[in-house]
Amino acid sequence: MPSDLVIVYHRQPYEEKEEGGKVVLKENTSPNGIVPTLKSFFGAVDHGAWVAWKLADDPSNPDFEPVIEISDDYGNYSVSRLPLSAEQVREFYHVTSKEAFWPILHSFKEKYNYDRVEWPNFREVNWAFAEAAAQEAAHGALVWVHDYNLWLVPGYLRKMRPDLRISFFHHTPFPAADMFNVLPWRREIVESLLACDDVGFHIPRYAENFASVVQSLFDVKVTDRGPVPDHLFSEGTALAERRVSGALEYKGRQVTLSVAPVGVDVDFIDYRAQRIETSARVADIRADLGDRKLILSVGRTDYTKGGVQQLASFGRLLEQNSDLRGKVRLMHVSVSANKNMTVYAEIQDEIERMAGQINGRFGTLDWQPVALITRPIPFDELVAYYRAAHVAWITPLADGMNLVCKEFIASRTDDDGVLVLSEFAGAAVELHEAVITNPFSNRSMDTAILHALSMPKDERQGRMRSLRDTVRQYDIRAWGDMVRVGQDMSADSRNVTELP
Ligand code: GDG
Repeated sequence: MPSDLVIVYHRQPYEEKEEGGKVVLKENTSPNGIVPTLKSFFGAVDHGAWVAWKLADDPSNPDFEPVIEISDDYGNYSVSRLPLSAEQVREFYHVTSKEAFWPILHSFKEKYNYDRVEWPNFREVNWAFAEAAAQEAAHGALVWVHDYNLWLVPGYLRKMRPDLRISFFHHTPFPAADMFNVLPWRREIVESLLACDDVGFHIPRYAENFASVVQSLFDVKVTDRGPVPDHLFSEGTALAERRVSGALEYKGRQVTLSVAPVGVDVDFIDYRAQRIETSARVADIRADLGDRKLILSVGRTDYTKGGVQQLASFGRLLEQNSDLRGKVRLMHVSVSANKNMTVYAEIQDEIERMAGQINGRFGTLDWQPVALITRPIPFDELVAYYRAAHVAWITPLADGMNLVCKEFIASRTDDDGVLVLSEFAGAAVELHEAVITNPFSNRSMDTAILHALSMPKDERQGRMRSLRDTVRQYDIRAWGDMVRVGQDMSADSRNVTELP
């Protein structure tokens, strides 16, 4: 059935589990991510479609259903599952996307490796996504493509179906031209993005970087959108931008640039945080801590998330402040999503080595300074830790947005707790009352955590109330509204790409 809205996202919108010998579809175990929000858009159309890949070692298997129909609380939609072999996934996702694109997007030139990239494979997989989207889309439908691993989809789709409206959203940072242009496929990628009606980013800096990359490669006309509104401007921080471009004109077509910082589902987290079971768990964690302060750090294992720099800072903290020994505990949650990649295995080893070293050097019979968690914690348990922590220490070296810090704030129904946040997380332009730190500077890292640990209650509460107002105002629904109209920071109706 033709769909008015087609979402193209590499992950399927549910998880497949085996029950009693049969494969059943289950809601994603992380109910707070963007998947439910994306699905909620299907409520606005008669029929929607979702295109994702599915690992299928034998695509000719007669039991394999390439398209399945779903009717649930979100609406009526089909899911096209592109059967990719393990080899295709490895080349398209782990090699091209993670070894070549990811380091450049996060400005880690030294981690960039394109020797193993099979570019024809990347084109092929993107072509398959575009074909599946073209097949599902009704005349004039909106196709909404997500993230860098699908960069070539808009260009292919525009050729297949000139009638469609195409939007693209980047969940990662978008780097400056000096960095992005390291990619040898830069012209092909950018030309594909210029086939969109709208290209979206979390914050003004990434949109500006994109505009400068485009200008370095093509003859385009750029329209200024004007000054960045106060809620997206944090004076003096690394990612702050004063003005932002609104649109590009290329070969007679207009491409809108949207800025829409993704938020979290505040009502959902609020509900989880206030449950009786959560409160009981928080009391247990606090009782276990006694008079010690809990510093919480959560993130996927990735060199971009700054785990190594953080553990080094914690080691220095204990070395230089003997009064803190026995008085603080760092809970470092570092879960690896790509265990089969050497670069992630190495970083995990390094984190384990450093945590072990700190525990060996400072630990006593009744105090272990670092609790390192490498397996995913159930979300309710995570919320209990968010609530029990004295400080959330979130210091990525580069991060498109960072949802963990927003989840921490949304969990603090007690208006307490301190957020120490890297100025290189997109969230830093919005979360003005966090203690902002520079993870590339030892001094900045060390003083920020000391400041957080000694902050008086009045100040903590004042900052947290303000952070909570921001996170509530710009929650996941607000993001939905912003991207919904392909528009972002103002009520200005220029270049609006309306969703049906
Ligand atoms: C990309 C961009 C951007 C983590 N450990 C556990 C757990 N998590 C959950 C968190 C959070 C999510 O994982 C991580 O989200 P982030 O936003 O921090 O980071 P990425 O995965 O890198 O996401 C990022 C995002 O896209 C959205 O556009 O913000 O910048 O890189 O939701 O809660 N969840 C559970 N247990 C864990 O141990 N249940």
